[in-house]
Amino acid sequence: MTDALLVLAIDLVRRAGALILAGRGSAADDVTTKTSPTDVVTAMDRAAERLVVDALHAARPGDGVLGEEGGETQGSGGVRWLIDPIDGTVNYLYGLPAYAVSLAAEVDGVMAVGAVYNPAIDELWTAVRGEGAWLDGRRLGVDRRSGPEVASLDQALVATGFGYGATRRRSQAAVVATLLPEVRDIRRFGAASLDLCSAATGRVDAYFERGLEPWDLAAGGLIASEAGLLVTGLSGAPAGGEMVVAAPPALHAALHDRLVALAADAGP
Ligand code: LIP
Repeated sequence: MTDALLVLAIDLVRRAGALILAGRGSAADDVTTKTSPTDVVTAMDRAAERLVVDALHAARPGDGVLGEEGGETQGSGGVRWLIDPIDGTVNYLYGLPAYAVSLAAEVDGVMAVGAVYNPAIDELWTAVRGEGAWLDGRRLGVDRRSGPEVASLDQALVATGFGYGATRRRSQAAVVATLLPEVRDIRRFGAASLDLCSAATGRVDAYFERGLEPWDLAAGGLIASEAGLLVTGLSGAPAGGEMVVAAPPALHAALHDRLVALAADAGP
């Protein structure tokens, strides 16, 4: 069944990607906000999610769906889809080529397949639980990373991200300010799914972020773990809204322990 789910996911992220790419030039024409004046959603976010949801209901009418822009549809079977129609909406609004359609399918509560597609540069990441992760068909792995082998935090290129609320951002900025002189450098790309895929590919050595939604994490988290990274929360918690830490085994403990020491999962 997972093969069929993956084929459907790839088809839909590519179709939704083509739609948002075609609409990029007019993205600023219809913009509203959600949790804060800078948490934007465009008409293309809604149109892309509509395309994916309608196609899923047509192809697999008994499946559940959770989408960033449209809420949740309960399913009658064990399959639930998680959709971020445009992850990196601010990048999309500004025309920065770091945004993605992220689609994953859970089977009986366990993430089974994931696809993350950046239409701006035509890059597609995929993963199937227990079978591996791929970038444009090339297998990913900790022994196939694009960057250098890094085992110490002071040599690590670390990606992170920030919430939309000022109080949380101030707390997150304090963590980054402490980490910045302790690592090679920090990168903030603005799309969690692409951060996780970049870590899976070795374009960054690690990624952490507090405050991700299930649709931010679903596909990228599976891709990162199937690429051999440890994807966790802090202090034994699973990866989730409180914290996501994604890094190869040789580096994960150092970043994890530093984030615990900084109480990076506490606060607003
Ligand atoms: C984005 C996340 C990113 C976070 C951004 C934003 P959106 O999701 O993917 O990790 O740092 O602030 O929340 O809002 O573009 O779908």
